[in-house]
Amino acid sequence: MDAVVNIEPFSRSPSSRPTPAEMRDRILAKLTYQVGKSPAWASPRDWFLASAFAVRDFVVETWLASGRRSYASEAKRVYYLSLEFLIGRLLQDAIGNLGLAEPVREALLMQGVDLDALCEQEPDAALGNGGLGRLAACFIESMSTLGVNAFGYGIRYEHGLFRQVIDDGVQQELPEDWLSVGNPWEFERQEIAYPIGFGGIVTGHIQHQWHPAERILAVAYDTPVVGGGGLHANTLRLWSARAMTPLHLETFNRGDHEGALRDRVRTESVSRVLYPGDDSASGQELRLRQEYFFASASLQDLLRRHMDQFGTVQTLPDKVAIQLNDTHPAIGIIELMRLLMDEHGVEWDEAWRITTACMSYTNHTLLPEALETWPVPLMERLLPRHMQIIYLLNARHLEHVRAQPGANDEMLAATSLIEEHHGRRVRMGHLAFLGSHAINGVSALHTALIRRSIFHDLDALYGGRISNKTNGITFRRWLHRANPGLTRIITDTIGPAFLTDHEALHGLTAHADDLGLQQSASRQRLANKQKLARVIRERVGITVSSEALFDVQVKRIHEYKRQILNVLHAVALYQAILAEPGRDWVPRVKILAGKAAPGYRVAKQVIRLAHDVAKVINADPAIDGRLKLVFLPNYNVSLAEQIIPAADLSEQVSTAGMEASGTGNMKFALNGALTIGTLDGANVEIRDAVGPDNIFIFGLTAEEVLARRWHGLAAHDQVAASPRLKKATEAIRWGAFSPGEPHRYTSMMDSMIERDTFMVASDFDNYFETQEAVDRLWRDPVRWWRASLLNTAGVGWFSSDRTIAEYANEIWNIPVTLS
Ligand code: 26W
Repeated sequence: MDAVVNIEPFSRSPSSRPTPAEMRDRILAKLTYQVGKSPAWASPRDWFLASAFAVRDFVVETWLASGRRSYASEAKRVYYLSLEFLIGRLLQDAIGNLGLAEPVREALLMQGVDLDALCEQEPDAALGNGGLGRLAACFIESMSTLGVNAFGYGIRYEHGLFRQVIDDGVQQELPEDWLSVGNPWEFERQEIAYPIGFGGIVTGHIQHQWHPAERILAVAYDTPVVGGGGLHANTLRLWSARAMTPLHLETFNRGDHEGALRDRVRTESVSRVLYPGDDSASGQELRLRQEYFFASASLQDLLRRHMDQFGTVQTLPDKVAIQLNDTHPAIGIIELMRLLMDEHGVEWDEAWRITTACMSYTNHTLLPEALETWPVPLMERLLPRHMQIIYLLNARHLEHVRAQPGANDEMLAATSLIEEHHGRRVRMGHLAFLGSHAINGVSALHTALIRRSIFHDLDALYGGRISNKTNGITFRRWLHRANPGLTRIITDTIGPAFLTDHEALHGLTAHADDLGLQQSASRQRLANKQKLARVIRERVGITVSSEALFDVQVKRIHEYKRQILNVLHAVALYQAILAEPGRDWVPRVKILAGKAAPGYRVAKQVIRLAHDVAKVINADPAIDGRLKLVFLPNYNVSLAEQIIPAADLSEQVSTAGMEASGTGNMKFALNGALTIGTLDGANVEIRDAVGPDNIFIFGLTAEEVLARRWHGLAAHDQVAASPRLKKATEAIRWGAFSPGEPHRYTSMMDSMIERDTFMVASDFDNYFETQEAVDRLWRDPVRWWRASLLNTAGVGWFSSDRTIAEYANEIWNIPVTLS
C-alpha cells in the first residue's frame, strides 16, 4: 500500500464538523444519558466526562473507518511494543486533531463552562517514567497522523507513575490513581483475552509442550488515538491482568475470606503499578512477569489477527513490523519463536527467518545499570520453554562466532547471550540485537556510541543492522496545543502550511529580524510566563517576576542529567550577587522540576538540596528578587505543557555521551527558548539545525569525557583552580543551606570531588561563563529574539512525523511520504 500523505489542518470536511449548537446538544445528551446528571447539578468533572464522551463519538467514527480501510487494503501493520506510554491528557488533543476546538469551546460557553478549566479535570495518563514513555506517545499520534496502520501495545497499569509530594524538601511518593475517576477514552474488550503462562515444565523432544504451573488472563482495553487532520485513528491496546478464577469459593466458605482472594491479588498485581525506575533495571521478578505478560498477549493477538486475515504465518514479515521500545519487550523475540514452533509447527530456521524479519529494536540508553539482564535460574523457573530456546539460539550464535576468522574466547564471552561473571544472566540487549533485522539509536551521537561500545562486537559479526533514527516530538501537542499564541503568530507570519509540513517552519528564518514579529513573540512569551508565575504561586507559594529570565530544567532527576550543576550555578550566582550587590544583574528565575526514582538516594538528595538552596536565596533581602529558585512538585506531561512555553532558557546540561537524545530539548527550542547545553544526544543536531550562534554550548565533548575518565576521576585540582566552584561547594558542604543539619551535604560534596564521575567540577567554570554569555545576550532583546525565532524556525526536522516516516521507510518497509 502506498500511503501518500497530504493533510490539510483539520481536513475533516467542514460539513462533518458540528455547529456549536449541535455540539452543545451532543454534550447535553451525554451529560443526561451517560453521566446521568442534569446541567444544574453537574460538577466540572461531570462536564468533562460529558464533553469527552461527545468528542469521543467523532474519534470512534474515524477509528472504525480507519480499521475498515486498513483491513480492506491488507496494508502492512506496525506493532509498537512499549512497557510505557506517557500519554498525559487526551481531550485537548482529540479536539485539536479533529478540528473541533471552536464548536466545543462555544458549546460549553453556552452552558457557562470554560473549556480550559474543564481540561484541568482530566487526570494525566502517566503510564511512563520519562523520555522513552513520552516518545512512544508522540510516535502513536504521529503514526495516526501519517495514516500508518499501527497498534500500540502496552500494560494498563492501575497506578501510573507515583505522585510526587515534597515535604520540607524531601520527596514522598504517593500512589497515582488515574482510574479512580473513570477513563472516558478506553473501551474494555472482555472478548479479547489471552492466557499467559508462568512456571511449570516442558515435555517432548521434537515437538515441545510447555505446561505452565499458573495462568493469568490478559484482557484488552482499547484507546483510539486520532491523528492530526482527524483522518486516521490507531488503537492503543493496553493489557490488564485478570485472575482465571476470581475467588476461591471453598476457601471463602471456610471463612478464610482473604485467603480466597490471595491468588487473585497476586496474579492481578502484574498490571497493578508502573515500575518507577528510569534508567536502572529493577531486576525484580514482577518486572519480568510484566515484560513477558504484555509481550505474550501482544504476540498472540497480532498472530490471531494475521491468521484470521491471511491464514498462514509464512507471510507474517510482509504484513507485520514489530518495534521493540528498548529491551523491555525483548522476551517477545523468544515468545514469537515459541508460538511459531510449538503452536504453529514451524521449523526452527523458518521460525527464525520470520522472527528476525518482523522484529526491530530501539536502544534508548548506554547506562550500564539500565541494560537489562535476567538471572538464568529465574528465567528457567518462570519461563522454562523460553530458556530452552535461548540456549539453542545461543549455541547457534556462538557456533557462528567461532566460525569467524580470529575468533577467540574473549569474543565468545563478549557476544554470548549469557553473561557468566555476575552469576549466569541473560543479556536482553544482545538478545534484542540478535533477534532483530534492524537496531537503532535515538540520536546521531548516541548511535555512533552504541556502534562503538555496547554493540561493537555484535555489529562486527552481524554488520549493517544498526542505523540512526533521531527522536522527534509531535508539534500538535507541544506547539499547537501548548502554545496557541505563538502558533497564531507563526501562522500570521508564514501561513498555516507548517501546521502539517513542519519543515515549512523554515519560512520563519526570513522574518527573524522583523522587530514587529520579535515584539509579538516576546509579548506572547511574557503572557505565558505570567500564567506560569500564577501556577508557581498557587503550587509553592513563591512570587516570581515575569520580567526575569526564566531558566528552566525539567526532566527526571538523575546524576548524568546534572541538576547539581544547575544548583551549583545558583549558589555561585547567589554568592556573586552578594559580593557585588550594586551590579546590574540580570534577574533570573531558575525553575526545576522532576521525579527521582524512589530508591535513588542521591537523586533525592539533589531535590532536597535544591529546596534548601531555594529557601535561603528566595528569602535573602540582599538578593531582592534578582535570583529566585523554584522547584515545582509532581512534574508530568500537563505541567510540562504549562512550563515549556514560558521558558527563556532550556537547560540541557548532561555529561556528554550519557543522554541518548533528549526530547525536552526539542520542545523548548520549538517554543523559542534558547538552549544552554553540552554536545550530547540531540543537542548536537539542534546546534546544527539552529546555527551555533543561536545556542549556548559548553563543556567537555563525549570524546573528552572518555579521555578524562582514563586520567582518574578525582576533581581536587579543578576545584582548587576555580574559586567560584570552591566557594560554592564549601558553602554547601558546611551547611550554609542546611543550618539545622550542617553535614547534610558533606558526603555529597566530598564524593563529587573524590569521584567526579559526571564531570561536574570539570565543566563548572565553562558553564558559569556560558551563563554570563546568556546574560549578555538577554540584555540585547533584538539579538535575543532573533535567536529565539531562529530556534523555532530551525527545528522543523525534529517532528516525530519525520522520525516515523524514517522508521516506516527504512525499517518497517512501509512507504510514507511527508507532504
Ligand atoms: C529497566 C528500567 C528502565 C526504564 C526505562 C531502564 C531504561 C529506561 C529508559 C530507556 C530510560 C529512558 O527514558 N531513556 C530516555 O529515552 C529517551 C527517548 O529515546 C531519550 O531521549 C533520552 O535521552 C533517554 O534518557
